[in-house]
Amino acid sequence: MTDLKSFLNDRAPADLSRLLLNIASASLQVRRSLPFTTKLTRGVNPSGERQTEIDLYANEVFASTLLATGTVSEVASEEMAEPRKGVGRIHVAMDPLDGSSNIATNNPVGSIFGFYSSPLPCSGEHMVGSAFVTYGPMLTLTYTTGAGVHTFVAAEGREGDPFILMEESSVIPSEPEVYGLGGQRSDWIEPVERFVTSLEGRGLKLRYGGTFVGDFNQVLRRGGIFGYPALKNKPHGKLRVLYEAAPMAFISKRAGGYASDGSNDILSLAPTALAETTPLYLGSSGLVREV
Ligand code: FBP
Repeated sequence: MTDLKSFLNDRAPADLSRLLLNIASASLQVRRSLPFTTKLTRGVNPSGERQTEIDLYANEVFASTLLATGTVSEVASEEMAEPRKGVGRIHVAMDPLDGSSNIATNNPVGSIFGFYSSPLPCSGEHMVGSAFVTYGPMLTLTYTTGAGVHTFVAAEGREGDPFILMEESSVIPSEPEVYGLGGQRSDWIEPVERFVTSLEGRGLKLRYGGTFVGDFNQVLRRGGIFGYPALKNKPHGKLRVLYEAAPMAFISKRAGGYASDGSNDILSLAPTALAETTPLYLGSSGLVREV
C-alpha cells in the first residue's frame, strides 16, 4: 500500500507536500475532538454566522499547524476576520470545519483548503493546489496540486504514515447519477427550478446532506451536480469564493468536471473581499454547462 508521504515524494513541490502532510496529521486531531465540541459560542464569523467550539478549535489547530510548516505566507480562514501572517510562498485560504452545524446529527463534515501563489483575496487563476478532508465513515484527504485528484484514507493504528492511497487520478463519471442543490426550492431563480425538474425527469437521484464537503464528495465519485444557487433573497449565493467554491472548483476541473457561478468559470472570479460569496454549480461538466 502506498502512503501519502511516498506518493507525494516525486509528484508535488516540496512546500505543497509539506502542507498536505501536516494537514493530514492535524485532521486526525480535529477528528478526535468532533464529538465533544459542538456547542455554540458567542462568536460570530466574518459572514455573520454563529461559531461553534469546533469551528474555533479546528481553526486554531489548522492555522497553527500551517504556520509552523514555514511554507505559508498567510493563512486566511472563514472563521477569522484577518489572515495570520507567516513566512513562505503559499497563501492558504481555508474553511476549517465546513458544515459544523451538522455534527450534532452525525452527518459527514469536512475541512477545505485552497493554496494560492498570490496575496489574498485573489482569483482562482493563482491557485496551485487544493484539498479537502472528509470526516465521515472514513477519514479521507482528497487533493490536487494540478496533476490529477488523489484520495487517501486514514488507517489509524497502522505503522508509520496512517494515510494510504485509496484512489489515484479520480475522474468524475461521465454518466451523472446524483444531484443536490441548497436553499429552499421556492427561493430558486426560475432557470434553476426548471433545470432541477428536468434532472428528475432524467432519473438522477437527490443527494443533499447539507454539508458541501459531503455533498460534493458524492458528485466527485458518482457523477452529477452540486449547487448552492443564486436565490431570490441571496443573489450572490451562500458559499465563499476563496474558502469553499474555488478550492472545490479546482478539484472538480482537475477531475474532468467544471464549476461555474451560472455564467463564468469559478476560477476566473476575482473576489475583492475575503468572505465574498458566489452562486456555485459544480460536477459533471455537461450538467454544469447546461445550468
Ligand atoms: P459552514 O458555514 O459551516 O462552512 O458550511 C456552510 C454549509 O453548511 C455548507 O457546508 C453547505 O453546503 C451549506 O452551508 C448548507 O446550507 P443550507 O443549510 O442552507 O442548506
